[in-house]
Amino acid sequence: MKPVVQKIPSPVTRIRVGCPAHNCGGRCLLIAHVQDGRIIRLDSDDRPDSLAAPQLRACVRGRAYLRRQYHPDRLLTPLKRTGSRGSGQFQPISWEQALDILAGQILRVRERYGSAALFVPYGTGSYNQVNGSHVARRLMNLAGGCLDIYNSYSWAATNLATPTVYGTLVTGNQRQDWLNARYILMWGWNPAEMRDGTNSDYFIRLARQAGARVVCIDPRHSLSAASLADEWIAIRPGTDAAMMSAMAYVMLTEDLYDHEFVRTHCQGFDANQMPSPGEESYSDYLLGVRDGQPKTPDWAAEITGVPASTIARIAREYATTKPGVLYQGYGMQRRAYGEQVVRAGCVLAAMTANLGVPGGWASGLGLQAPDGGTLWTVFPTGENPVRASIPVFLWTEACLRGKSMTAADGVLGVERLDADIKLIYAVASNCLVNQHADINRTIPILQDESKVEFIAVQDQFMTSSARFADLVLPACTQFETWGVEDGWKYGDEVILQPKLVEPPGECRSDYQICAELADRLGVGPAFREGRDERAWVEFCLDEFRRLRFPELPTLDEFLDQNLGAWTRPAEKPAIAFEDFRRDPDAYPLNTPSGKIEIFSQQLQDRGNPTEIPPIPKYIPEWEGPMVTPKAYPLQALGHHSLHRVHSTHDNNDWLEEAFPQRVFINPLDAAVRGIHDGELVRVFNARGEMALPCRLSVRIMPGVVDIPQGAWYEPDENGCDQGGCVNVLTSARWTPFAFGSAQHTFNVEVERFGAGSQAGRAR
Ligand SMILES: Nc1nc2c(c(=O)[nH]1)N[C@H]1C(S)=C(S)[C@@H](COP(=O)(O)OP(=O)(O)OC[C@H]3O[C@@H](n4cnc5c(=O)[nH]c(N)nc54)[C@H](O)[C@@H]3O)O[C@H]1N2
Ligand SMILES: Nc1nc2c(c(=O)[nH]1)N[C@H]1C(S)=C(S)[C@@H](COP(=O)(O)OP(=O)(O)OC[C@H]3O[C@@H](n4cnc5c(=O)[nH]c(N)nc54)[C@H](O)[C@@H]3O)O[C@H]1N2
Ligand code: SF4
Ligand SMILES: [Mo]
Repeated sequence: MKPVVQKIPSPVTRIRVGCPAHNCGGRCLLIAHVQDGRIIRLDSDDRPDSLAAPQLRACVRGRAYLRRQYHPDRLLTPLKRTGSRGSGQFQPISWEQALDILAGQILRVRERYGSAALFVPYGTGSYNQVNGSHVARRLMNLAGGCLDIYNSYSWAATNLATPTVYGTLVTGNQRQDWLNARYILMWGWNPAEMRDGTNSDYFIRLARQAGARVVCIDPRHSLSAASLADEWIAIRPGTDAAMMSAMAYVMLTEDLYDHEFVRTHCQGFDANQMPSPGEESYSDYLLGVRDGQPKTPDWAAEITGVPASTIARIAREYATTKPGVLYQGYGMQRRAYGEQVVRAGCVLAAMTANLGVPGGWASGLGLQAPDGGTLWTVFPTGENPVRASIPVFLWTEACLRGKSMTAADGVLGVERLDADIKLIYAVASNCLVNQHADINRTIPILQDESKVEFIAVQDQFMTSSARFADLVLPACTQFETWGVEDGWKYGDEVILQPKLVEPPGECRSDYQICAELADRLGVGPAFREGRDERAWVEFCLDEFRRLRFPELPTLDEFLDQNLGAWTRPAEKPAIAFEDFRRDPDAYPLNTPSGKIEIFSQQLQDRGNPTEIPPIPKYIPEWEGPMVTPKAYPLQALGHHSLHRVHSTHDNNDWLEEAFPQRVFINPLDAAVRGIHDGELVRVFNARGEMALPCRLSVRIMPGVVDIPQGAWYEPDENGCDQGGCVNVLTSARWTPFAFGSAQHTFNVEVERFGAGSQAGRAR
């Protein structure tokens, strides 16, 4: 008999590792099971759990990560364009050739047009400290500079509007404090689906268990409305500032606001508190003294679709069930007049004196007390010799008419840009096409080689942005290189990402690619400072330790003990504005008046009271059912879904199976269009069109449709998108004050496709 040869399986090593730090809203811990140089399984956090230092439990995307990690479509070699831009025709080239080409183009463009013609766009694919777009920014800065960017696609309006009220972005308590709240308004906030700091949904659940009443205000019956709230209020998109104004009206006329707090801590509430006499106070606005329109619940009901009695009841509940949290999501400020809704929410918190106290919440951006929470980048990006900076969302303007852009376009640092963008080096970004608004406007800009002369995209997949590149560089995933990270927005943790496996093909890490470019640009030693990636991780750990966490373990301790993550427990949650509340004269705010500015002279001085009023107002959006009722009667939005991190994971088959890309439409809207559940529909407006299966659901309010953002743009030969990318429909118009994305403000029509049509997302 032949002897049975039994292969002894190789040992499996279980390594705690941070989930690849995309811009997913969370920062979680995974356990990678590694065998024979391959990750064979991912589990989540197994460490002890407590309220002060909760586990960092992974979401469905982290758990499904291996489908992305070992995807057959990973880019494996550098690629050079052979066909026309956007044709998708490329040929493989060597790294030597690729790096020479890119370095040569950087030098050529700098020589011909100046450093401000070089551009590293917004790109959030890697928030890891040692890899991602900020590493390319370091390269550019050390090698002579590039046009800078400020603000984000995420929360441009709230980023600039919050300080106009409070003089700071640190308006949030540590989240453990939500357990002290008796009332929680989740306003356009969906943490059960869009991660907003790992565990935010968990803390809300605990707060509710502790007795808080939770109300969710959203055009969609979101997963948060379903799983975290006692009540869902459906509101027409873009009208929240009207409901907030009416709530303030109820509080004013029913005497439910905190007179004393408003008198001692605020500016601009009524005629007694105006910095410049004769201006319209907030009370004037609410009572309609100047415009003749009192902001009554009836007035707001007409605009918002929320019954007047509900608006009045929520006003009374929020004003009397104290302390209370009014938490604003970012979706409703990624809209036409996003600044207004942010300021109006802050004013409600101020009128009810719900700040500076346990269980309260000041609204606004809500970075975490006492110090703003996470540190974003501790990896040094260097000083940029170019002083000019543009709002991130206006990069297409800088391609088209950079040299005419001034402060009127949000330009900072210089009076006028001295160059158009001529070279783009996009790292960890799908914002050239997929994630920027109005794709059919962007594409001709990218195709025109007389405008941007050279485009390089560094990614893991052939994204829609990469298709428009002249050079595509294949990057490692986070499991294939070293990294370290702190929280996304909240939390007091540091998460390690040790290298677990070798990259496939010829993939290289962002750091390595940039370092080799630095060699070619003559700044290699300055870029490296003698460190490899592991040594940069040590450097970042030292920075975290120096700046925030003196007790932070060393890299050796992390590795020896397989820690994965380290958390500083929040035993006594910090409360924002505690000192100011106690003594506003001794601890004034960082606003011009030192008070909470319901009226802002800064805004008044912008000289555009219609679009940038000094007190928060409801301003009808530039696109909406009242403006374009006939051709495109449905309001649309594209929420952040469980399927993806923006466009990342769109090609993850497990996630597509769990959350197939569809347009969500109310059965009433479907019925008048003869549309049945599951059938293929055409969604369109003047900017573009797509073919997508539809989902009939009463969980979206009538008059509104939802196309979850981030699906990959896949046009057919007629330009009709088959992938369900919402940005073929969105508008590139920006918000007036912050120059921010208003990508949620757009209208569409939906119709049946011809019977038997084969179009549409096939996955
Ligand atoms: N799963 C997942 N989570 C993520 C991300 C992701 O891609 N996927 N991305 C992360 C990033 S970078 C960011 S910036 C954040 C974004 O976080 P948000 O901007 O807050 O997310 P959205 O899904 O756009 O909007 C949140 C909710 O607001 C609702 N909404 C939209 N318009 C309005 C409106 O006018 N009024 C009201 N009341 N509600 C409205 C939407 O239906 C949605 O339920 O999410 C983070 N978390
Ligand atoms: N219509 C609409 N559009 C939106 C939004 C919306 O709500 N509605 N949301 C906006 C918001 S809030 C944001 S933040 C932006 C996000 O837009 P982006 O910052 O472009 O984010 P992603 O689409 O995830 O693209 C990141 C890319 O990085 C790649 N990547 C991942 N890891 C790495 C890495 O380590 N190295 C490299 N080189 N590449 C890597 C991924 O494959 C992916 O292609 O989208 C915005 N666009
Ligand atoms: S929330 Fe982000 S970090 Fe956490 S598991 Fe999901 S994708 Fe990973
Ligand atoms: Mo974002």
